Amino acid sequence: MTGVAIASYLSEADERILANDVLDGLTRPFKELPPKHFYDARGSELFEQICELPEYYPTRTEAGILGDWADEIVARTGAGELVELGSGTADKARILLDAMARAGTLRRYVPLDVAERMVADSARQLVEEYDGLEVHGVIGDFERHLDHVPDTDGTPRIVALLGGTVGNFPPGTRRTLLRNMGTLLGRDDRLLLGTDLVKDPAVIEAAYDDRAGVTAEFNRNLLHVINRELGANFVADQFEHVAFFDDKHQWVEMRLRALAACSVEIGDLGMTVEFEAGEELRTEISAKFTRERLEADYRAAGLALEHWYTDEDELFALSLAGREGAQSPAG
Ligand code: AVJ
Repeated sequence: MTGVAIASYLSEADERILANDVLDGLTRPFKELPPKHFYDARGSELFEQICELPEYYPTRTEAGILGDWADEIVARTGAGELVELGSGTADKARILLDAMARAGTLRRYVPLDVAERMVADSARQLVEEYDGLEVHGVIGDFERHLDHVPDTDGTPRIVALLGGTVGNFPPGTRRTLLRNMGTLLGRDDRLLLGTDLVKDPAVIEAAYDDRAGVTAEFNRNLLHVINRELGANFVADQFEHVAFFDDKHQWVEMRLRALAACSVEIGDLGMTVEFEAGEELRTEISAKFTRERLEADYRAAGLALEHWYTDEDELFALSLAGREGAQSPAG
């Protein structure tokens, strides 16, 4: 008897999501695609390389904050279960699972990710590493499959969305996502959210336009995904990587700029998309937060910020939030 259960909720209908996003996003006057399609095998590998870049501070800063505060977070919440949305390789989860193991509360890890292989591999490793741990993997998209997260047995849980991923959603969608995450929380459960913070735009822009060109490759990989999945003929190196901080929206944007006018066939959709020379396609926004702005998002989602953890340079923050009106577990 092993402690691993994995259930997949992805279906053929989900393959149409890319098609719909492409159809919708490339027929607008200002072309745009959602960032979730970056993460095929190659894109996930490039993202892991980004996390190691000298310019890309979020991953290591968040890991440092988690390392410093995981015991405190576990003591405060009494958590014995971790639900992690977009769990990936589960590197950050380990820091929290270690703290739960030290506290003697650890029972279950519930990773939710579209990448079945990553969830299955990490589940197998984790049950070996942690005595008595149960892993219940959910293969799905956290925008649509949160209702497949199992109920707790009453053990307090932490529902985590780390890495600053919440910043990849525009404000309205972000609040809807936070509200939906709130439905997974009972009175004793808490949300743990990683958010990148507003800072010198030059620091942010360097993090999204590294000297080695890994982020540029990651950005262009989206075009390879569309070529492969939808029979399109983008010439990826005819598009240049653009990243800039938009001060008004307080987010960094990534775009792909057509170096020359071109027309792209999207075979599976029977559609041709025209790009003018210099025309830009927006591929990602990554919002940078202040504590005040995040508090407003929480309030709009029926949640309340309870604790704020940051690094000494205030580059990145982790926050604990509960459902509005829930008692603080520490009393
Ligand atoms: C960690 C997924 C939130 O917005 O910083 C990294 C993805 N994009 N470099 C982010 C990303 C460009 C990233 N997330």
